[in-house]
Amino acid sequence: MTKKQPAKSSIDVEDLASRVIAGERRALAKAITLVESGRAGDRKAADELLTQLLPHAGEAMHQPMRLGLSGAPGVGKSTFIEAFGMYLTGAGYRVAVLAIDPSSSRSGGSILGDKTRMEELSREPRAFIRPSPSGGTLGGVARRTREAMLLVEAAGFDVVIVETVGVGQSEIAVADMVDMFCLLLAPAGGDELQGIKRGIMELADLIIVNKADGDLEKPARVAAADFAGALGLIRPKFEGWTAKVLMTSALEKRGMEEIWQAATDFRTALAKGGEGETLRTAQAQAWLWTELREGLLEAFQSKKGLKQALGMAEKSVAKGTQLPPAAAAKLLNQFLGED
Ligand SMILES: Nc1nc2c(ncn2[C@@H]2O[C@H](COP(=O)(O)OP(=O)(O)OP(=O)(O)O)[C@@H](O)[C@H]2O)c(=O)[nH]1
Ligand SMILES: [Mg+2]
Repeated sequence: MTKKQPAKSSIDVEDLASRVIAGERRALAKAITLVESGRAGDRKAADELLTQLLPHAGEAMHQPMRLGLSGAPGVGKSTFIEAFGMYLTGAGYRVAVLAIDPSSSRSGGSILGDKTRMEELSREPRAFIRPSPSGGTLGGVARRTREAMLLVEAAGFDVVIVETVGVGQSEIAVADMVDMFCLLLAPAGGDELQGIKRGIMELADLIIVNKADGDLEKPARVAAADFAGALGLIRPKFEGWTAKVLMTSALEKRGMEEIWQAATDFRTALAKGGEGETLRTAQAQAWLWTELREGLLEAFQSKKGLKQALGMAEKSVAKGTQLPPAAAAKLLNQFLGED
């Protein structure tokens, strides 16, 4: 009678799924909240929901375009998304904007800031903007965003833009879940190339030099030429596509059509050689491994009694009284119950 049951989610998954498919915004927001929830009962409901929606996401007939957008703070990401998003909705597309931002520095304040930077787009019925899941590791945040991407696709969005601030590993997480990865830059009047890590350049399918207006137009041209030169030295990611450089003024809403043209060209080029399919397959498999890794790590860290042993192992390893491989083996045995 009193057997303990895990806390169950009160959510009617089937109903939620059908409302997401119907494109109901509130249902979509609720579904994303559900996948972002850390509660064990919610996780089960979230998995059920995603499973039900999977056949509706990324259907061949309606293959959504997944775009990644990364750039350092202040280069104009929000302004660009506003301009590009308005261009796309104006052309009849439905656009979803998701974000990956694992830094805790970004509080509610800057989400508010984003809302004002994306004022028009946030009021546009054909657009859906969702800030980054907050808290947790980059891996955790990225996993939730990946799931949110499936949800918005099931809700019928044609273009999904995943934004991240280019400071660290988050670009890789974004590049791992999108078709085309765009790097947004702004001319600084100096040697822009110096500030960009080669590894990040290698990820880029498109480099966008923003703020090409007013006094910055000339430096933007110089920067664009520098980047085009630098790209020439990088081994292409795909056989069918060579990374290119374009210029925009997000503020003046210029260059948006060219960006969309590049995105569709990219897709056509990748589809031709089958590379688009290969990319998505590889991403799905990498996602499986990420889930396994993170899931195992979570199970490990939450296993009863292991926390103390882990703390002790960390100490003894630090002191040099135990070697890391031996300590790890012991912990793993304990985890697997072989002790
Ligand atoms: N001149 C010019 N200014 C721009 C352009 N795009 C953005 N800005 C300005 O650059 C500043 C930063 O723009 P945001 O769109 O907030 O940049 P962001 O990359 O989203 O910044 P974070 O969210 O802080 O990472 C603002 O003052 C914008 O008005 C542009 O095309 N031209
Ligand atoms: Mg911003």
